Amino acid sequence: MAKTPKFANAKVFAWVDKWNKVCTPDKIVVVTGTKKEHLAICEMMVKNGQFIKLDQKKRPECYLARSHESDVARVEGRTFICSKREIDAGPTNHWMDPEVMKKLMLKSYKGCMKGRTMYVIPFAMGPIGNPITQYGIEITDSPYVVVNMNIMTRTGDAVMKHLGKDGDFIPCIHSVGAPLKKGQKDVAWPCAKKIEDKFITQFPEDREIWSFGSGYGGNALLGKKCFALRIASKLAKDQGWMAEHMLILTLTSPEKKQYHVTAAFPSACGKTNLAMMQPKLPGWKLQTIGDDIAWLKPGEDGRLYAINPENGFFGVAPGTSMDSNPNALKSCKKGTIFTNVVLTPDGDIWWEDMGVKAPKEGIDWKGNPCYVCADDPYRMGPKPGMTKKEIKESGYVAAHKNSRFTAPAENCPVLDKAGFNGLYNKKPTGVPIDAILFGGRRPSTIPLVNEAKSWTHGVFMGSAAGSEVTAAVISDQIGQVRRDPMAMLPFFGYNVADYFQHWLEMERTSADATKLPKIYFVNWFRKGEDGRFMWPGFGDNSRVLKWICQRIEGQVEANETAIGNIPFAKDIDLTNNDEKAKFHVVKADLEEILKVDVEGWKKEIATVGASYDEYDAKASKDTTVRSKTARRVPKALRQVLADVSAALAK
Ligand code: OXD
Ligand code: MN
Repeated sequence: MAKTPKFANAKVFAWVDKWNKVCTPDKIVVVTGTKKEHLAICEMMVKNGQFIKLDQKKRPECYLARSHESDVARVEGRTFICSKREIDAGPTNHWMDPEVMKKLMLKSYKGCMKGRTMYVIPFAMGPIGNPITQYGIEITDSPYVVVNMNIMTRTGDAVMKHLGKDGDFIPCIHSVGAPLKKGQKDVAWPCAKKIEDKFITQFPEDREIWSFGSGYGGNALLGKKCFALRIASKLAKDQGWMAEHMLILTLTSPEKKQYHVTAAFPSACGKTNLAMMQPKLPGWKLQTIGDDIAWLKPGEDGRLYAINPENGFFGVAPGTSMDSNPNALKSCKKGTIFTNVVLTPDGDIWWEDMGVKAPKEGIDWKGNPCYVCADDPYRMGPKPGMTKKEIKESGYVAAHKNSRFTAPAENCPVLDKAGFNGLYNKKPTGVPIDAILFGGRRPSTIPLVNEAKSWTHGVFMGSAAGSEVTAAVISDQIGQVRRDPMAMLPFFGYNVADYFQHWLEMERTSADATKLPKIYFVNWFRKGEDGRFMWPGFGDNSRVLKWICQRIEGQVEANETAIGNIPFAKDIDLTNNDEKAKFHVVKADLEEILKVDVEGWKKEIATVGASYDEYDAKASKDTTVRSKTARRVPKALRQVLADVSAALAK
């Protein structure tokens, strides 16, 4: 066993000492957060066969990792909220008694770091010193996690210094769950191979995170989903703020007026693309503050102020192209870690729908050779000379569908530096939010944009959000629509009904509820009967954002329908709509996606009602819930459901 190092902060010492005794690593390294240290760890991983160094001229300080085939996405089925009472985890979470879970997991952790180094990562979620920022200590035996955390969060000495002797933090423990025997050679991606040996566990009452068996993304980079969403959502509820699965952007109009917008879309539904979008509308400028998580706190003036707690982008690679998101591609130019993409013979990377011709040959995400397709230079297949049809039918992809880039936010050419640093008018308040967008991939029914009639109606819209399941999660339901309230389904740290109530409370407790953001539901993914997309998305989304800004300013009327306020087609600015361009607005489609599909909506409302009933059914069964209304979907939301339903029946 290694000797526990000294720490000025007694709670840090106790956390490290406890896990040193349980996990028995060979060595302990406290991460200082310097670039030299970061690169030294990357180089050590190259030597150990865990990283491939990319061509340093093309991609300075960039590396490629390939994960084990069992470890490619978040494992929702193995993610637990361990509150003392099951009802506090609520109907959407997997629950286990915290003491039972801790006992069980302690067995797995026993000796799990033998032959490995235990890294201690002090990290900040948010700019160090900002009043909204929170801190964490992640213990891990994965150098991959260390270097990804270095990009995704602010790590090292500065955090430790900020914590001082008695600064508080969220303690996190992570192990890949693959101890090494004496002399045993390590594998490229150590992890627990069996899904049932993986645990991603949150203890919201103890405010601790325990993760075991996976090395991938949200399962292992504990600052992200586990802390910044699951634990933070519980902290936020207790303390009167909000932790949300939302991008944050700054939009500047041609008149130089600034707007700040957040948007909650489920995983792999284009948050990164919207956060970095290049507006098609002349004179409009968009800047990025965050692409995945927002922490919003009510200000004394009644507005909600937001920071991005992260420091980098953990973006989905396939589909990211110079067309879809040039700023994301530029963000990956240096200091980036790629996971599960294709390696090209010249030491660069490639993925499907990158908009770049495939190399003649490459190495796919599983480490096998892959070859350019015979009749499509933008595809690769597992054998030479395969046709596009053959590749499609085989289901083969050369880069995994959930392959990722971990890129430093500072690389982003359109980063709003002040907002990213938590500043507004030079004060560390975060930025005031003007509009909140909800959305998802919905091929039918849901219009291009729909404005809530009130805060409560907006909360209803969020609660009713749904989307096609994407490859960001290991699931047998990929492609099916599932309800994903506020895009938080996998990330609630507590009971979903209480979470809805908390959203409603934000209005009741606001210093001036008229200053709360306006709420919208957007859908860039409507499809025609022939399967084509009816809205181009990407830069054309600026047309929708402009309409939203005009609504905020009271400059434009809306069609006040049963489901909300929808634009008149004439009010969507089509300047610069080049009908010959690859992506452009088709006017007939625009008319169509601004209509209320009454029959579709009746079904939609019925499914939303069914999801509420499902949530409530669990509370009804729980004998610890005494009151008939407690822990149920708030009446105010049931009322909106009834109102919309009645209006549709007219
Ligand atoms: C993510 C996710 O990685 O939502 O951001 O899965
Ligand atoms: Mn996400």
